[in-house]
Amino acid sequence: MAHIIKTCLGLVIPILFACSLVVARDIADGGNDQPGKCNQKPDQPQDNSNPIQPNITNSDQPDNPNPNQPQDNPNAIKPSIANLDQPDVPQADQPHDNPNPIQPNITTPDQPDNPNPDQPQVNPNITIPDQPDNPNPDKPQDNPNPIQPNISNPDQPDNPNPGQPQDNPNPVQPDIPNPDQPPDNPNPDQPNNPNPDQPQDNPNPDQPGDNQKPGIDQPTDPNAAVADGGSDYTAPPLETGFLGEWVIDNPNAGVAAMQLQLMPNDKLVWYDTTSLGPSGIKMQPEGNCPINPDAKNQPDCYAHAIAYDWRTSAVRTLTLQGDAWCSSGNLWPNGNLAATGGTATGDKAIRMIPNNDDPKADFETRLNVLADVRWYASNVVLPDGSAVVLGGRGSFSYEIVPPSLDFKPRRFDMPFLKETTTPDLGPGRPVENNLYPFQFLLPDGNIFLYANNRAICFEPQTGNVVREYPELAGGSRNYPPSGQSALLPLKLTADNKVINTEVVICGGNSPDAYKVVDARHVTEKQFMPALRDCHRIQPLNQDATWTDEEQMPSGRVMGDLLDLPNADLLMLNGAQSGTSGWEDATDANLTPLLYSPTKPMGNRFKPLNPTTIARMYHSCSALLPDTRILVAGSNMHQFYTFDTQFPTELRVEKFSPPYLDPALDPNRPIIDAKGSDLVLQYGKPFKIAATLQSNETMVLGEIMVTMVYPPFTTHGFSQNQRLLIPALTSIENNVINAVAPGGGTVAPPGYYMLFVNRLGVPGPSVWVHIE
Ligand SMILES: [Cu+2]
Repeated sequence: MAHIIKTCLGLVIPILFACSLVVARDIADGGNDQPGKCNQKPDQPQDNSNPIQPNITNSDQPDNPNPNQPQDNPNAIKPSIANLDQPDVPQADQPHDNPNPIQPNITTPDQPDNPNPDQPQVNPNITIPDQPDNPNPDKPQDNPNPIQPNISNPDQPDNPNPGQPQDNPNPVQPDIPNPDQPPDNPNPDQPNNPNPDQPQDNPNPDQPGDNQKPGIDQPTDPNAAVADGGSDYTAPPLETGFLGEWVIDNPNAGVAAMQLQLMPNDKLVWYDTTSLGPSGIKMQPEGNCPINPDAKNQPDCYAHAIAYDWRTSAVRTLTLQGDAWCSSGNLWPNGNLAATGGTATGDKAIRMIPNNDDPKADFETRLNVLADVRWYASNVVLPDGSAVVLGGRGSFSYEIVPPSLDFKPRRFDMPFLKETTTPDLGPGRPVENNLYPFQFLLPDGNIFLYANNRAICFEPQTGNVVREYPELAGGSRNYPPSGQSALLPLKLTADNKVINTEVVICGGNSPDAYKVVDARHVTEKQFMPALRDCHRIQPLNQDATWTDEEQMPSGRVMGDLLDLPNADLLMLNGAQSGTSGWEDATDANLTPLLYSPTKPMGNRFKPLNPTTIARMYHSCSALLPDTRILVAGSNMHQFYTFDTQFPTELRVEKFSPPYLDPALDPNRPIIDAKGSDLVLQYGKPFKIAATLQSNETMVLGEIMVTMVYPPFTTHGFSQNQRLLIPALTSIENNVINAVAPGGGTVAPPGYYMLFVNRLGVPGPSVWVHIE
């Protein structure tokens, strides 16, 4: 708004009228992704009705720096500039304002042909502003070896023999805490133990929480560890002062990552929408311009979905059908991705892309097959591989969708979703506060469901509510004041009991935060500070209650909360003020947080090195098989917009968490896939062969195996994310004997990244399959 007003003031009087129309449109648009917003408002000017607009220049925009390039779209913030050749076709079910999303005026006929057809052709009209150089010029930016962390330690001499493990010149000192990290409570506002009735160090009385606490005498009898699942460390995890490192992995992936899934074929599939107009990349091969029903059935040469090879950073465009805006998804047991719902043409769609290495693999789509509209819904995979697809705007229901494109959905009412909806403030003025609800499959087969400020547990095959939990006071935690939530790592015993089942919820914002910031409700935006509080609950306990977790060092909405291979978690992305929705947040939270849920209270959140790139609304991240984190996306705006404070973000980053400190490399287990069991059977023993880079022998008590289900991440929630810690029975000659999870309620069928850790230091994973 301020930007547009400023622009208006700089223009001559005859254009003021046009500006007023732009402002009116901005107000109408500026909310979150709403169906039929302007189209349903007869008092709003139609976008195509103002032929004056194309002449508006933006004084903030530099002249075309490259006269050889057509300057067709000088102002990406006004993409719905009139096209007199396009008739206005109001579509009541069309979600977005732009009546001409494919924007023929943005194509560039003078553009040279792609000289390298193997390389994707990026949108020439999109220049990525102020591409920062490698933020750390002392560090190499490219990583020629994706297995190895992209970190060089200037204090370390080069290894003269790369085939040999490098002697550790900087031996890790596990008993010496990081001098930068105060051992005392870093947050003086908060008592170390907010609940004196609760034991301070162990938030989970079923779990020996102190075993990982440095400085405590540890049992040395390996059998003691075996009795507890064999995965508890008998020595403190290794500490490091390394606070992580960011590198740019790709300067322009072409499509902003609104929804993102790592697939077992080592491709990340991400997409935004088909009604968003031009992206940053054209469909491959050149000239592939399929008809786009979400763009008035016009040919659309731009891609809205890609497959991204995390090893090579190569981009391949995919065909997205049925508008997937703010949709959900899940993997099938065979690793195929099902992308469910969205809006308009896609609100009941399912699209599947197979988990294979076919270079032409693409989405196969069925429109109108879901039982209800699934816009802002969330999915959770069940023990039989089908998925609960739950909620969405105005859909107070869920349905069970089998891993198939041809099915009859089973629909169930879910009144809880209506009960937790903050009421509309008027027609077209929703608040909601409960979209993208948090769902977790619990080890008893029921589903923990959190929406707004309440939680229940329900039986998925009947819809019966099994348990209601106390209200979580203090804010709203779901979209638009999107907080962060995760199921904490599930630790298994050799007889396959789950030692701990616990959910954490952090951040979010006030129930009023959206009402005071979104253009649907106000003209003067007020960005309320995001919440800093976190809470935990053990949902299987009778009379489960919320316990106060340590407060975060900074507030956060729209962050991701990802499992790390060593059973810590990482919180990243998001904003410190405002909510989800177009233009509704500011004060990007650039600092990732390491969250160590088993550490003593006061030591659980550790701020890491910040990025330089704001990732707020419509951003994503994912744990990679090499233990790094891929970070992509962010688009606060209705369209791809670059001349603004928080531009549409097409750069891809990778973040190396602290465990990738090169000084820890001697402890890094490297799995021998050929000597390992990669197909697991529920409850059966399996073997993992691995070697330490130090050539030391692995021993029980120092090794933890983890299995991470790759989540579908969107809007700050990683659907289906779970980390399992299987029991270890012995380690013989660097072969780990472990027990596979006992069944599908603990480990839904499918592919998992399996990591081996030595004292908190993970090595690259192998994909294992369990069913
Ligand atoms: Cu969205």
